[in-house]
Amino acid sequence: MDTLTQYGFTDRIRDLFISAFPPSTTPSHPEPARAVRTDRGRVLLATANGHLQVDGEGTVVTGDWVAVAPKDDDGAAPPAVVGVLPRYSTLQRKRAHDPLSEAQILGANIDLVGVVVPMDRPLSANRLERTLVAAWDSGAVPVVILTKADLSSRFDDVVAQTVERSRGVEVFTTSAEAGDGLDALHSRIGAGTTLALIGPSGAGKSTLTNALVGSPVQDTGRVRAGDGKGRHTTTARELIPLGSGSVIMDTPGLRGFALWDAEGGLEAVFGDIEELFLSCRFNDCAHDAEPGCAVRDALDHGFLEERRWLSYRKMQRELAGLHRRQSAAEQHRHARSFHRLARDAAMSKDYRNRFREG
Ligand SMILES: Nc1nc2c(ncn2[C@@H]2O[C@H](COP(=O)(O)OP(=O)(O)OP(=O)(O)O)[C@@H](O)[C@H]2O)c(=O)[nH]1
Ligand SMILES: [Mg+2]
Ligand SMILES: [Zn+2]
Repeated sequence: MDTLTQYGFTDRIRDLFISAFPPSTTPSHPEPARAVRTDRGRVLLATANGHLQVDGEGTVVTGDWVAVAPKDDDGAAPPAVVGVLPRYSTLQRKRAHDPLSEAQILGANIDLVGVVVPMDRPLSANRLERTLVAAWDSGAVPVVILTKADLSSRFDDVVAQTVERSRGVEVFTTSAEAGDGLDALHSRIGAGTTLALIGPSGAGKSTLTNALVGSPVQDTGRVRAGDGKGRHTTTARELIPLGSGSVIMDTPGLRGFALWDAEGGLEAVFGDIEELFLSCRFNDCAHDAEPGCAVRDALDHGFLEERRWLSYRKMQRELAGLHRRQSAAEQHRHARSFHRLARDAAMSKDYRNRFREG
């Protein structure tokens, strides 16, 4: 198996590549490659003939399928990325603390997003839901991966709670330490499939990766004794081949997950709530204290959990705020270009008048 196939290259990607970069007769015809890791302007690529490091222009993200070619036709210049294939999935979040509200792409061309939930600390339902929203929205299929099962004192409870919160998403229970659940997860990641692991620092993403690969390819860290928090051992997103054509993307632990344009994901995780809205008496029900509110009714009768409703509300407000800022920025740009046009028009009128007078 060549290096590219180890990194998930399939006939489907080959077809996409050929239609984007039709074969030509020039010797510098671009070759397909995959971005394994991007780091301070450098991109590590996997090609059919092994790894290759090139300068990245900031347009390539981990997981991208790219075209790489010599910079000039005689092949003297170093190889460079000359094109990026359209991404079939993009895992992204809003950059934290960024007033300009820009998206940060965590990875591209992911088939499965593994939402990693460690069993050595209390389950955070809000965090799980939020990550599932982003995972659904990426265009990939989410799976939930419970880790450190050997450290759980309330194993059955936590699994049951997680399954309930995951709303139909497949849940895998693993222990890298004891070697449990690894085969089931491994066989879920077929050849040509990329599984990205996301979750908090210290959740055991790199340990799980190593256990699946069968050798210590990734550094792993300790967790603090007090709160079980990790120390951000992994610092870059990286693709790791499992040897069978299936690929893992190990990622640095995320502190928080601010959503980016994730309405689709919100609907996937909270579809039942959005369906309730249809039964409210008023079309524009704010679900606060309106008479005939189906949400209030469901809350009062215990059909809808208050925590879950608040979790939904919070994410919905967050997205609404994001859209307001986006459209404010858009209007600002609009106004500026309008002022410029108006000014240019005024100037040319002024000029025409003077011309006429003169
Ligand atoms: N007992 C036990 N410990 C585990 C298991 N998986 C991971 N750990 C431990 O948890 C700690 C953190 O594991 P990592 O794999 O480094 O966690 P991570 O999610 O990669 O963390 P970051 O790279 O910081 O995001 C290490 O000390 C591991 O040995 C497990 O299944 N059982
Ligand atoms: Mg790690
Ligand atoms: Zn209502």
